[in-house]
Amino acid sequence: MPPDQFQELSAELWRSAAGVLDQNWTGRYTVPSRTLYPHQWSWDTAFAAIGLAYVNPARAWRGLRSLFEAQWPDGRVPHIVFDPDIPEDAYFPGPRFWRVPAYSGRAARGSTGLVQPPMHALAAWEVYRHAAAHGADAAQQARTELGWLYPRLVAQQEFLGDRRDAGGSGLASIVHPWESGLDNSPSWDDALAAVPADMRLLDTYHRRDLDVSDATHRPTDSDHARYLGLVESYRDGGYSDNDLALRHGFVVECPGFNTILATAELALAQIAGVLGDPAAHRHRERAQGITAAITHRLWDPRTGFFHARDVRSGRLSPAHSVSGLLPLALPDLDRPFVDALVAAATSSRFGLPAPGYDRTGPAFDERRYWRGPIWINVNWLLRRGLLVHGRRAEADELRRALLCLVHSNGHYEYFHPHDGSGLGSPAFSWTAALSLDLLA
Ligand code: 9YW
Repeated sequence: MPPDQFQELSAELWRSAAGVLDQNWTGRYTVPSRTLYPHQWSWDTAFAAIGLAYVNPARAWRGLRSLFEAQWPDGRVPHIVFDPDIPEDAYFPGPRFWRVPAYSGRAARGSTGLVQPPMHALAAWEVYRHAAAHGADAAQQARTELGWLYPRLVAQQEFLGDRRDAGGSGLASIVHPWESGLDNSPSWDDALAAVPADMRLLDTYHRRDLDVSDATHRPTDSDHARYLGLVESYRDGGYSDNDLALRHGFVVECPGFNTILATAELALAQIAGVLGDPAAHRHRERAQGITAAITHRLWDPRTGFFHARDVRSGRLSPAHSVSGLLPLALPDLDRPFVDALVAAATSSRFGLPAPGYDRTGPAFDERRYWRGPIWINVNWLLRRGLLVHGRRAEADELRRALLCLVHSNGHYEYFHPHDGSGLGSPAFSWTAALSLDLLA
């Protein structure tokens, strides 16, 4: 594309992306999408903040604050914070299913008890970094907000690094596919096969996503039955993380989740530096420890790729999913791993922008959510990884491809891996927010 055409594209995209973020702002937080997700989601809030850093940093901070006001006393940050003004049946499964106990003065219907990848430290650092461009007041606010968030971000890391180290390996385990953010990725198929699918659970609830989205694009009913069964098991155990590997049906170490955990430690090291907290070196050490554990536990030398590990069976998932490419974002990753990941990302399995799962894999399904479509957030992380390891040409090419994809098709939730058409929800917040960052 000639440069002047690219400039025109950029200006249009900037306007439409800022418009989507405006439209999805509720006054306290940004919804992922008006049609599908009417509450506050955890990692979506972080991605939204990364875009709001350019157009409205006060909203970025407000969103992060709203989320962390719902943090549990044990440090976990819930994957959804329910809006008390939205009716129970607007989202499935709603607050009544989760039965989260009242804590810290919040109403009992406040949140879920699961988590999502801890993207928030990196987001807070990005908003802080860009604050001065908005003037002295914005810079002052950024310093204050960073000070408020820092201990809460540290508590989140401690929860994940300690309470969730179910395998005793130095990695955090997820206890539900929803915690990965990559809900129905084939990475979970083997571990989920051992979880009973009690279809009766579906009879009592209505799948709202199927009212507004095509069933062939979404997780299946048996996926959902297993998802609900896992929530029930975790909930009925009081959301306790004791002896997880012995008593819970799904305990998995995910390469993407743990990459983000390590990236958060590096962002916390930067934040600690700004705040004059002497813990910066401890955060860097933790990031190194997580990186070492990822390479030790999740690398399969036979496939030359990172895979999710089922802590209960000890087995690595055979799936090549985009989460196995994400360790590229780790700055301490040794060169041979970096080379292997760049080769995989640009091979026929993936190709940039990378789909959520191996194009040549047996479970590839071009329209079904995390089993084939292209998602902007994971590709944004991949681009960061390429930059971190000095792969400028590939990073620039990926940036252009992502921007063209969104400009031609709209700010969709995900995109068809062959023709790029938009799938899922239109006017999706993280697609818009990360487009702003890619444009900046
Ligand atoms: C759900 C909100 C969420 C994302 C997840 C994505 C999807 C479905 O939507 O989850 O109902 O929570 O998989 O990553 O946070 O955008």
